[in-house]
Amino acid sequence: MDLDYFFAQAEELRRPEIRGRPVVVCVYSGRTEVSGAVASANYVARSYGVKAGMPISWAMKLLEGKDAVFLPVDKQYYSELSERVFGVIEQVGATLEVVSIDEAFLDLTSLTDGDFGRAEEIASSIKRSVLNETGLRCTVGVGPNKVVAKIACDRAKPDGLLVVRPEEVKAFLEGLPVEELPYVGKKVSERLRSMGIETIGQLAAVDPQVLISKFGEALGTYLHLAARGEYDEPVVPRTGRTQLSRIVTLKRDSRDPDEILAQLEGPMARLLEEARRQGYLCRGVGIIAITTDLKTLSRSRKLKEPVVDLEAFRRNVASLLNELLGELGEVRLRRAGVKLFELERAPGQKTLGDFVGSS
Ligand code: DGT
Ligand code: CA
Ligand code: CA
Repeated sequence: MDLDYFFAQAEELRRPEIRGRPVVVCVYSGRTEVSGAVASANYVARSYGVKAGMPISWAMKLLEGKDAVFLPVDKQYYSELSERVFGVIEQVGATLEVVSIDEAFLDLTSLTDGDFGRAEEIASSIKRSVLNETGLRCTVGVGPNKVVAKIACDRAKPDGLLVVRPEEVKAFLEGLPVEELPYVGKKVSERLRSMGIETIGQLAAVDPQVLISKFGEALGTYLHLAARGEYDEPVVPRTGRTQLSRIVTLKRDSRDPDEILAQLEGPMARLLEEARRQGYLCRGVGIIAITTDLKTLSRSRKLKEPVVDLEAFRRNVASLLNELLGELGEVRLRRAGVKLFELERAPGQKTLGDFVGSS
């Protein structure tokens, strides 16, 4: 799963008035007013040639007279959104590996028993829940391993879903340029080209020993297996999380604390259970509120003692909820959620990630 034009889409989400215009999110270096680089551009801006990494001044030239919007990055806001997206995806109940702020792998093997039709249904329900719960569009690729799934995802962008079944892998990869393989950047692809290798199909036909002698054991073996669609690295669960959260859509829009709290009972219990299973002690408790006009608000507090029982969790959530609803006046909530943060590893608890090391 990879979120579409993430930073730019996140800005569109909170400023609906800029939708349809070219949107460019920039990292301003501060040297001059326009120095810096483009971090993300929506598809309208891309249609004029704007790309991530491009100097801002260049993007401004391409978009002159096009009613474009240039905005500075707001990492804090994107991270919060990202956490919510992964929280939604986590509810699928499969192993989740978060790769970057907008990208994750999910191992559906145990949920599907290798049935790709079932995997397709789950993928499409993920797209739907991410959109319903966060307002964001994403693209999902499904394949027999991470390499194939990632390439499928890249090719299905934006707002896509592409399933590559085991028997389709060879035909799917064959004609693609070698650059489509993860880890094949400019340097590697130029060396491959100088060997007369341009497509993944051609790469798959090369003797692995030749690749190893040119690129070394690790990269050579990877190129050989990846090109054949056989590189099968496990999905490694995320570690070092900063918060856990659960959000639900309320049965009806509401501003009644008791009515809302009742619907948070399940999420609170599951969140505590998840924290316990992952070996976390949590000192931070928070609530997330999404209003009927889709504004996201949150309130949180840090406690002296970690939250260990549902009773303490509920008490804190109730008072945060009363506080927030009091401030909101007549505004009703459409969705509500709870979160735990300030996570610490309970003594003596280790996760798989601590042993294998995580990137
Ligand atoms: P996509 O996935 O092709 O629809 O577009 P993005 O914008 O989501 O691109 P992606 O998935 O490569 O990167 C996710 C976010 O990471 C992106 O919204 C902004 C940030 N990012 C990507 N490339 C750069 C870059 O070159 N510089 C900086 N500062 N941030 C970047
Ligand atoms: Ca993306
Ligand atoms: Ca990405």
